[in-house]
Amino acid sequence: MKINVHDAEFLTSAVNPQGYPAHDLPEVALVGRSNVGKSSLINTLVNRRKFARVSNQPGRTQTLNFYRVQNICLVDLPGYGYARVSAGTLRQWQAMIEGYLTERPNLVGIIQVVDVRHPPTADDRQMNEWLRAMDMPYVLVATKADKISRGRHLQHAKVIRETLGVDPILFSAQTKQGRDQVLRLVWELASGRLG
Ligand SMILES: Nc1nc2c(ncn2[C@@H]2O[C@H](COP(=O)(O)OP(=O)(O)O)[C@@H](O)[C@H]2O)c(=O)[nH]1
Ligand SMILES: [Mg+2]
Repeated sequence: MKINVHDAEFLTSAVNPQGYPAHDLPEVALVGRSNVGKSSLINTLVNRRKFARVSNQPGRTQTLNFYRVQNICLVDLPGYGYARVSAGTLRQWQAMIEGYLTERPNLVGIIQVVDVRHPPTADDRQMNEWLRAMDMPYVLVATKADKISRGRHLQHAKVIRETLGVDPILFSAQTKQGRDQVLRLVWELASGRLG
């Protein structure tokens, strides 16, 4: 397989199904806590710094953002688990995420992103249980691996595996560790070879 990451473009942002792009491309969506590194992961995959918008302010991505990479569409979903928002905003986000995950025919797989430094949160566990219940093909990526010493990688991966039941791929947007593996898995998800 070979994904030509140079053939990549931002397609559109959406807050509801009317805004989703009308296309036949298979979509692989990124889910994870706000600020965990979803947008940075997309940038790493396509080798660009400012392709997907990265923010220092947690909770800023309030839209679904669609990016085409050759014949695959990556969907950057709004992050969950951001505490400092009103109940109304929280409901709105949940509706946006759930609406997409349950009703989008193009969706073929998920990349669940967690922070390698911390045990998965209740939100991470809930999302993971949902993916399993839906029989949704997914891969688990533990990002920010550059923030812990190499000697602790295995130990942290073990905590994540014990909580979520699968081995995470260790990833870093900084060092690009795991980049090729994640790119290959994106392609496998998109071509229905996983799950
Ligand atoms: N050191 C380090 N920082 C990262 C990594 N991934 C993301 N970040 C930083 O974490 C913050 C949030 O990243 P972002 O991609 O916007 O998270 P998102 O909200 O999940 O899309 C930004 O300041 C990024 O620079 C990583 O692998 N290593
Ligand atoms: Mg983001």
